[in-house]
Amino acid sequence: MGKRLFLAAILMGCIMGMEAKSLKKAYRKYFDIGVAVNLRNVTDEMQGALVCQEFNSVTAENAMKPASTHPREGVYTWEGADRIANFCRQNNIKMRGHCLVWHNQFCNWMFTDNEGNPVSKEVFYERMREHIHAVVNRYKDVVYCWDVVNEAIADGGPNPYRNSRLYKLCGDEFIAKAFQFAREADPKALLFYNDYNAIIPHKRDNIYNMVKKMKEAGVPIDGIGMQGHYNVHWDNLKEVDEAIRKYSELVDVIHITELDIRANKDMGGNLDFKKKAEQAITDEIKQKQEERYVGLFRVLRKHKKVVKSVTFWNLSDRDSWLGTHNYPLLFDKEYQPKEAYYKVKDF
Ligand code: 9MR
Repeated sequence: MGKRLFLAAILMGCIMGMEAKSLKKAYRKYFDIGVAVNLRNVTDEMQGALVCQEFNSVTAENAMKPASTHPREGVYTWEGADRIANFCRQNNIKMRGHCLVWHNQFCNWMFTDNEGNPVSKEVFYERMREHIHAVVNRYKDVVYCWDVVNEAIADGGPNPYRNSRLYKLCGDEFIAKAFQFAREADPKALLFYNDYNAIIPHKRDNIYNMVKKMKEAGVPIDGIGMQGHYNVHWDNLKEVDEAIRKYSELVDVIHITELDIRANKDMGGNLDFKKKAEQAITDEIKQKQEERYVGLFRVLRKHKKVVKSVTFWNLSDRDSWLGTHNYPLLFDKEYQPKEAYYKVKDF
């Protein structure tokens, strides 16, 4: 479909209250199709229409994170998160909440008192609890699940846990506390542990063991979020299949929470990705990306009993945290569907 026609179809669909066949429609018997959004995506008319047309789940890319909503003790800044939540309320789109506790973009003030001295873990937990209750309560009408703890497992090394400030103060107990506080705040929300490289056997097993141990101790973990920051060079379908199979021994719900397939060779959630490095997107890369997306969705469809949601991490290549040169999504930098979009949709 030509560019003008595609955009006209979206607008017509919104005006008439009907939709051209879209990703969310194509997958309605399988799982939700989500997208991580920034503020532009929900304020720009065309981008907002694209979100409404294609997706039935939204995650705030940054706006609900602790550093965004709670920069100082006693100070909440809700504006960005409210705008995204209101967009979802108005358009009847459910939200995945992201995220309550993470070593990055966190409330670092929680670790010290007014004089800059480290606080005890009891004081830290009191602050963390207040934060979790405030955020979860504010959005509980529209957010149906939360990434409660993000990326607490290490990429390698003898200790399975990431040696973060959280871990240094509390050991792995902060994970249990975060889930308990989230459950208290909203007993109905589904609570997720979310991580990247969750298909790599060593890290996968450490995630598995951690979730197993927590669940055996009564920690309310409902689901596992496999982020899914992959690259076009890695044929990883066996790893994806095996990770889903393994995690589903522990949980009834798995979400793919942050999907993109980049053109660079690196992968994961916090690696050196050379965002600005120019590179030509050759036909070979395009074709590989199509194959990866098609193959991945085939595996995900096979696991539809447990995979309940698949979220793309950003709307278009222009919005991607990886930069346009990584060409990672189904919509290009002009918000036009790529060939991969049609291949994923028309399976
Ligand atoms: O996409 C987010 C980017 O805009 C932020 O600068 C970055 C900060 O670390 O976080 C990105 O989102 C991350 C997500 O919250 C957790 N998993 C990894 C994602 C990509 O880094």
